[in-house]
Amino acid sequence: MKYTIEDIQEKLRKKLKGSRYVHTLGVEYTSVCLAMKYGENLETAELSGLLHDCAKELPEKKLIQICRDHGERISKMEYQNPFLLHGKAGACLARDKFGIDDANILNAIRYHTTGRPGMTLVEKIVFVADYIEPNRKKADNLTELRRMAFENLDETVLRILEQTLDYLIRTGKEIDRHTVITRDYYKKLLRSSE
Ligand code: DGI
Ligand code: FE
Ligand code: FE
Repeated sequence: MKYTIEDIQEKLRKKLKGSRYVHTLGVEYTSVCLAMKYGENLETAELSGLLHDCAKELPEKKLIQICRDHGERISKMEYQNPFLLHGKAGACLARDKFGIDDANILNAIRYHTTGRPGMTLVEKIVFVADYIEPNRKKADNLTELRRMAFENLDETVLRILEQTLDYLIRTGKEIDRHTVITRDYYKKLLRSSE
C-alpha cells in the first residue's frame, strides 16, 4: 500500500521526539522550496526531506542490525560511529515501513549525512535543506548559506561540506572518508567550471 504524505507525517510524529519532528518538517518544506527553484519533482523532494531522518533516533545496535539484515556493508568507521548509519538504515526503513520504492528518494535519504560525488538534484536538495532549514540554529553563516542555497546549489553543497569538516576537526571528531571524498569532488567540479 502506498502511504500519503499525511500518513507518513503522522507515523513520524508518533515515532520521533518533538524537536526532531520539527526539524523533519523544516527539511520537508525547505526541500520543496529548493525543488521549486531548481525544477525537481515536488513530491520526490517532499518525501525525501520528510523521511531523511526516519532512523535517526534508533539505538546504535538497531541501526547496525537493520543494515546487516539488508546486506549493507558496514565500515570500521561506521561500527565506531553508528549514527553515521542512520542514512543507510533510514533508506531501508523508508522502503520497508513507509512504502517508498523510488531509488532517487531512497538515495537522498541514504546519502544525506556525508553526501557523495555526483549527487542527483534531490540528493543535493536534501543535503542542503538538512543544514539550512529554519529550525537549525547552531551552524555558522546560516544567513549567508540560506541565501546562497537559492543562487548556487553546488556552491552551497561545497560550503556545507567545508564547514562540516572544519567543525569535525575543531571538535576532534573522527572523519568519515566519504565526507572528504565528496568535498574533494565538489571542489574540483566547481574549480573546473570557473
Ligand atoms: O541527522 P541530522 O543531525 O539532522 O544531520 P546529519 O545527518 O547531516 O548529521 C549531522 C552530523 O553528522 C553533524 O554533527 C556532523 C556529522 N558528520 C558529518 N560527516 C561526518 C560527521 N560526523 C563524523 N564523525 N564524521 C563525518 O565524516
Ligand atoms: Fe540526519
Ligand atoms: Fe536531519
